[in-house]
Amino acid sequence: MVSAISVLALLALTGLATTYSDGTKELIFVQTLWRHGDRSPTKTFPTDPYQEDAWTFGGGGWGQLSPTGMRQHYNLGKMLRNRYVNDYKFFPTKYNAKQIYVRSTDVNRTIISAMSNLLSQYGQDDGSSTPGVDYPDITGWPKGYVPIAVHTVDDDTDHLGNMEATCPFRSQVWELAKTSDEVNNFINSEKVQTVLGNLTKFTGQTVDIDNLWIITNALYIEQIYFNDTLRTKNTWFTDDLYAQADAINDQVQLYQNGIFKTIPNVVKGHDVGVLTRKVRGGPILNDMVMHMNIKLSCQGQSTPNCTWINNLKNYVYSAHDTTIYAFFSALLIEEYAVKPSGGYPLYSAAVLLELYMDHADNKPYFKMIYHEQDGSGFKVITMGIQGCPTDNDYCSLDILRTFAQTINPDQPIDQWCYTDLDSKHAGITTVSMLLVAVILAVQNNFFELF
Ligand SMILES: *[C@@H]1O[C@H](CO)[C@@H](O)[C@H](O)[C@H]1NC(C)=O
Ligand SMILES: *[C@@H]1O[C@H](CO)[C@@H](O)[C@H](O)[C@H]1NC(C)=O
Ligand SMILES: *[C@@H]1O[C@H](CO)[C@@H](O)[C@H](O)[C@H]1NC(C)=O
Ligand SMILES: CC(=O)N[C@H]1CO[C@H](CO)[C@@H](O)[C@@H]1O
Repeated sequence: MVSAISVLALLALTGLATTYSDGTKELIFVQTLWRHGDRSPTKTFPTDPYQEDAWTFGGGGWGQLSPTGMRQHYNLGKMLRNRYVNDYKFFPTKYNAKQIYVRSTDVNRTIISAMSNLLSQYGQDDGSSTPGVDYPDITGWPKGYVPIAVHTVDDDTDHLGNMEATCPFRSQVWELAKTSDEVNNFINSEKVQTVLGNLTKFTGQTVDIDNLWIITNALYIEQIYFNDTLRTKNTWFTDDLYAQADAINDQVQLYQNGIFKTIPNVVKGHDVGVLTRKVRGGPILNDMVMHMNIKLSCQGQSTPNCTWINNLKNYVYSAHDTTIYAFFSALLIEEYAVKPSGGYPLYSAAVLLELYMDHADNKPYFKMIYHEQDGSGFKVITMGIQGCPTDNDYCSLDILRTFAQTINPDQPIDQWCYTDLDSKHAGITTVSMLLVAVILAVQNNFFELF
C-alpha cells in the first residue's frame, strides 16, 4: 500500500501518466487533427463594403483568429484535457516535452489556435505545474501559464497541412477534372451559370467555380459579424442567393477533393478521383499511418531511432477545413465533415485518431472520433469507414493501412508535385482496376486477399 502510494506520488511529481485500457485494448497513441477557430475572411470581392480595414480583431486584417476563435480552441483544449488527462489518465497532468508534438501550418490563425488550445490543456492555474520549474516565478507572468512549443514548416511546401501548397501537378489534375463530363455538365448547367453570372454582375469580378468560395466565405463571416448592416450596405445580398451560391460551392469542394459520382472518373486516361485524393489527403493520411506503424514496431525496442516515438503520446496537426476535408475524402467519409448538410468542416472541428493494442489477439486497432464544432461532443465515427464493423467503436488498423496505401502519392509528394501529368502514360486500367478491387475487398471485408 505504502509503495503504491509512493508510486502514485512519484507519477504526480514527474507528471508522467499511467495507461488507459478498454477491456483488453490498451491505448498507446493519439493523433489529433483540428481546424482553427473563428476568423476574419482571408480576402474578398472588389465591391464588398467590408474590406480589410473592417477587420480589427486578432492582430487585424485578413485571415486572423478572433477572440471567439481563441475561445473555441480553449474549449476544445479543455475537452481534450478532460478526456485524456482526467478520464483516461493517459496524457500527463502537466506539460511533458517528450510526450506531445504540435505541428501547425505556418499561418497566424492555426498557430494561435494551437496556443489557445494548449492554454487550457496545460496552462491553467490548477496546481498541476510548478512556478520556477515550468514557468518563471515572477510578477507579470500569468500563474500556471506554461508555454508549449508549436512547430511549423514553410507553408508553400507544407503538403501535409496546406492543401494550397505549391503543387503544379495538383493544379493540372484539377484542370483536367474540370473537363470531365460530370464537372463540365455541372459548370454549364443553367443553375450554376445563372448564379455565377449574377455574382459576376454584383461583385466586380468574373466569378467562376474556382473563386466562388471567396465570395461565399466572406458573406458567411459577414453574417456572423455584420448581420445587422449587411443587407443595407450590400443591396444585392439575399439569403436565397447566398444559399444557392453556398450549395454550388459545396459541390465544387467535393469535386476539388476527388469525390465524383462517376467512378472511376477517367479523363484522357487519368483517374482524376484517385489522383486528386492521392495528391491532397494522401500525404497526411500516410503520415498518420506511418506514425502508428513506427509506434508499433518500436514497442519493446530501445534502439536510438525508437526513443522519440516511444516517448510520444500525442501528435497534433493544427490546420484547416481543407485539411480535414481532404483527410475525410481520402477515407471516403467526407459526408461526416458536416452533418447533415455536407460542406467544409466548421470552426474548431477536430479528428482524434486513437491507436490501441489488443492484448487478447495481439493486434492493433484504431478508433476515430470527430468533434464537429464548438459546443458539440466527441462522436465516434469509426463505423463510417468502409470495411470497419458497423457495430463497434474499434476497427483493425489494417483497414486504415489499406486506405493509406491505395491513395499513397506515386512519388514523394515534393517530387510528384513537379511532375507532368501527361509525360507519363501510367496504365490507367491498372489503377482503376486496383481501386475497384480494393473497394470490393473493403466492402466484403476480404482483406486476406491483400
Ligand atoms: C500574420 O498576419 C499578418 C497580418 O495579416 C500578415 O501580414 C502575416 O503575413 C501573417 N503571417 C502568417 C504567417 O500568417
Ligand atoms: C442574420 O439575419 C437574418 C435576418 O435578417 C437571420 O435570418 C439570420 O439568422 C441572421 N444570421 C446570423 C448568423 O445571425
Ligand atoms: C531502427 O533501426 C534498426 C536498425 O538499427 C532497424 O532495424 C529498425 O527497423 C529501425 N526502426 C525504425 C522504426 O525505423
Ligand atoms: C437576383 C438576381 O439578380 N437574379 C438574376 C440572376 O440572373 C438571372 C438570369 O440572368 C435573372 O433572371 C435573375 O433576375
